[in-house]
Amino acid sequence: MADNPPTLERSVTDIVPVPVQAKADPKANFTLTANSVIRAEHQARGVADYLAQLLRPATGYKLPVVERHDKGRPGITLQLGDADRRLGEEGYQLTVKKDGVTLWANTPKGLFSAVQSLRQLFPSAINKTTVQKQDWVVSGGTVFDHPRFGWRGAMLDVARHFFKPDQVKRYIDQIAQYKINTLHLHLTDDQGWRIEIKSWPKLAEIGGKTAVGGDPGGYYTQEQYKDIVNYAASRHITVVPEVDMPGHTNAAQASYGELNCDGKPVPPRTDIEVGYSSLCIPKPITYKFVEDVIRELAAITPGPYLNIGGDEAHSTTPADYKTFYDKVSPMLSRYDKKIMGWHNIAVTNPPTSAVPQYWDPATSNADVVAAAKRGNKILMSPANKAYLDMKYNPQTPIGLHWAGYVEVKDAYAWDPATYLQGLSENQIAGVEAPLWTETVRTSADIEYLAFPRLAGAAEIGWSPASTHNWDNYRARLAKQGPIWTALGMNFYRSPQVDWK
Ligand code: IFG
Repeated sequence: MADNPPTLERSVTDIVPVPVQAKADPKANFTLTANSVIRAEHQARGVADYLAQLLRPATGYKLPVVERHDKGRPGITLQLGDADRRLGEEGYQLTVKKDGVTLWANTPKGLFSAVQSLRQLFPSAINKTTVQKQDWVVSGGTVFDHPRFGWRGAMLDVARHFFKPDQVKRYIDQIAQYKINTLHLHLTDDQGWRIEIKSWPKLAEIGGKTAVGGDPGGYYTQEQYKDIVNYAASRHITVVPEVDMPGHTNAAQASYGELNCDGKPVPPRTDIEVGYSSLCIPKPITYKFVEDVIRELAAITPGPYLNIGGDEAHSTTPADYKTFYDKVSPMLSRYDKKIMGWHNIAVTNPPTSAVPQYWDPATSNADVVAAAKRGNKILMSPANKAYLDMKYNPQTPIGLHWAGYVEVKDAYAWDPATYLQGLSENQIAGVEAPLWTETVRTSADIEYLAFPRLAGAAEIGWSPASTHNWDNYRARLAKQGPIWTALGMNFYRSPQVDWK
């Protein structure tokens, strides 16, 4: 082997999100060969199989998953348990040496994080789906890494436009690359109801028919929803389903006349106006509807949270808004779920286990600070930083711009712990990047708006605040481009980045 090893595309110091500690050792590169194995004990088998599925297509290697004690052949070892306590649940240690690679974590989730970092140390061609005749040299070095915030989320609005299960799974695989661990699915809105509720069948049958602009509708049967949830879980991503209320409810109220105060169904809406709808707060049937929906959704959602919306209830009086949540909030604990909602629910004094999601661009909000003082952890999604449906610039063909134009640097150069005055780091649950889909119709549209900015949100959620540095980030981001190209992702080539 030549003394000066080949300069590889990325080293351990190029990983996105940037690790807590990373030390490159160019003399310790590892070469994966047809003879290599993946070594894992029983509980790490799921992650080992996932890793094998990632590496087999482009290499054409068998890469058998063998028991950990099988020391014979070189390869990648997944070591589970008794790792450094500072790594916590999601952290990992990664060591790449000439004679092999070792991933070490306290949990399978931590090993999964390690796999995402390891992928980036391979040549980008590893992401291709057909056999590439080339060497598979992995950059040498060591990584010690663990996340800053526990909640690192992406939201996909499947209500304005419907996305088939396979499209959602594609997005799940894309966000998993950056250690995102939560997928918030915005399942219902004025223009569409996307989840089968067996006790109220017309919600999906009628409410699922429409979409913005008269585009094709659709909905997930409960089986399809469970399949998406299981797929996300296999990528160590927890699904949080949202049923937006008491506003953003036109699709439900077009499906059932009894949900309207006058008993008549409202006309379906496919425009993109917001704030005109409200459930009928005084009617008892409203609360039977809400409880039936919560009950059925809780039964098919293993994750701890259900999102009960709360945003833009401009057609619900403040008094009615409070009445609504006084009745609805207690329902969730009856079904062993915790509340997630838009930060507007802060005024309803939700249980301290509730997570209000801050979405306003303003840098102060007394209701949210008051909720944090009561013990609520705040999820940060300020629209002028984290909304992936904001145009990059006036020429961006899709997206909105009510919160301003959000270029790649705008989406990176902020800190969830200091954005809102009066909040401290331990009052922040984490960060989430919502993608609203009024103007988003295809997977290519999703990818164009989500990448690169989602990688920035992921780094903000994972990496130490001390590492935040635009010049360093933009150089690492440039090296992610060839990975996205190999994956066939339609990412936006921002002029702010010198793409490789
Ligand atoms: N605000 C609405 C969304 C969507 C969004 C588009 C929230 C919480 C504007 N509510 O953001 O339904 O229309 O950017």
